[in-house]
Amino acid sequence: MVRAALTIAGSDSSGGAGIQADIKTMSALGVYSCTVITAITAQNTSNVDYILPLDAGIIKKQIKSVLTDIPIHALKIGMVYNNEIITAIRDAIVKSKIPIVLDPIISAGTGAPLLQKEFLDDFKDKLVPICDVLTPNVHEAQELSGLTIKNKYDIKRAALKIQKLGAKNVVVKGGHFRKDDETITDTILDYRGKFTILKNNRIKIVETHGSGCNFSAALTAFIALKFPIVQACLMASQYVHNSIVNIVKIGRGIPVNNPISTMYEQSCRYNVIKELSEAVEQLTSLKNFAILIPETQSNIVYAIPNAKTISDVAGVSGRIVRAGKRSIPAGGIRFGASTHVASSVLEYMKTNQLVRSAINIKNDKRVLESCTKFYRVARYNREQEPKTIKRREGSSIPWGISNALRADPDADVIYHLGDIGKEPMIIIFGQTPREVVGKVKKLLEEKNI
Ligand code: PXL
Repeated sequence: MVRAALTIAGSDSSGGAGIQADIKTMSALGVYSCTVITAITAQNTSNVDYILPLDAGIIKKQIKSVLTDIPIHALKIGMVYNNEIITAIRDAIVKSKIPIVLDPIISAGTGAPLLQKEFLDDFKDKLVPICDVLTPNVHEAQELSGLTIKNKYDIKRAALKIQKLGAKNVVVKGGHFRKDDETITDTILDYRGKFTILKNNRIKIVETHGSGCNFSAALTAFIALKFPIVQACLMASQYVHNSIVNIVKIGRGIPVNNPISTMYEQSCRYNVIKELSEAVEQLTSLKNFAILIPETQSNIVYAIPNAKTISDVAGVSGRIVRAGKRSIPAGGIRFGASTHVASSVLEYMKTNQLVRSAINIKNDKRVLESCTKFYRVARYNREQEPKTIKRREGSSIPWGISNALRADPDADVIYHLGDIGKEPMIIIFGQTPREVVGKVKKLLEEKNI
């Protein structure tokens, strides 16, 4: 059964924090996310320009609509802004048995207050005592405890003082503390009074937008998935670490966490391997494919979207080799297995991002004639390659492909006639390996090959 979580938080028009971050993170972790909006912020990566707190009535109504219908396995509270909102949330959830993660959001990363100063005591009195986990960073821990935090002992003292306000478990996040340290230390004080210290490698960036929201949303998702709190904290911390690895500078201001990108890239890699495996099977079962395999053997490759390097392109380890009349993949399919065909695709993708697959086949007169009959064909002449490019390792193919594409940017086939020590070659391109194999199949059906 699908697990569901609820976020009660503010909308961030820049998409990096607040409700938007929560939906992305919970979804990325496989948890269905319901949302109750407390306030609408007009903000970008540099400034919060305006805040519209919503009426207590509509906040209560949203919570009621969700809770009377959907089984919620954990909820988080983010930006609450004023006393009416604090009271409305408390009234609406105080009787529920749902585990509550409270993210004590006091100000935005850009500095603007997201909880009006005069309502800090209401926050402490009304929301902290009903939460299961409170997730302050070091600044918020200072505000909530009234202590100045200078070292790790102060962090523990602050956590104990905050727990006395009524929070069952307290996680003091270490990201804002001692930014020159190589590691980040999170301090968990659990309901039994036991401290657990979590350490993670620090990524050297000055500021991030959204990491606090992503942490509390991930923690809520893991609690909804039934993980115990300390383990959920560890996993949430690892998740945020990954989303900071993939941080994006989307606007002019602070870089924004991008929690979906890791998941998206991984799912692309999975699909690429899957589709390429199917295509290799189809290709090697074609009756005559072996006759198209050149001396240097064939490879068929498939790149992930936005591929940058050869490690983003999958191919057949050891290539597809000729064994008498049969063709056989020498090894398994993996990323980085091809250099020549992969670099042809990487070069093609600079002209057309959608063309992500290719195969190299033998270049003889009849094969080339059939290509010309069915496909758009472009060529390059290796003999015309400038010496400076020839001398640079790995630059001949990009030079050739880009030259050919200048003549026809929609070429299906690019060939060259070889050079001293270089076998003539045909490369067939397509959007998917299935399309590429389809093109090969059509060539083999030609009588004169
Ligand atoms: O990161 C804290 C935060 C929470 N909620 C909203 C925000 C921000 C930060 O900007 O805008 C709506």
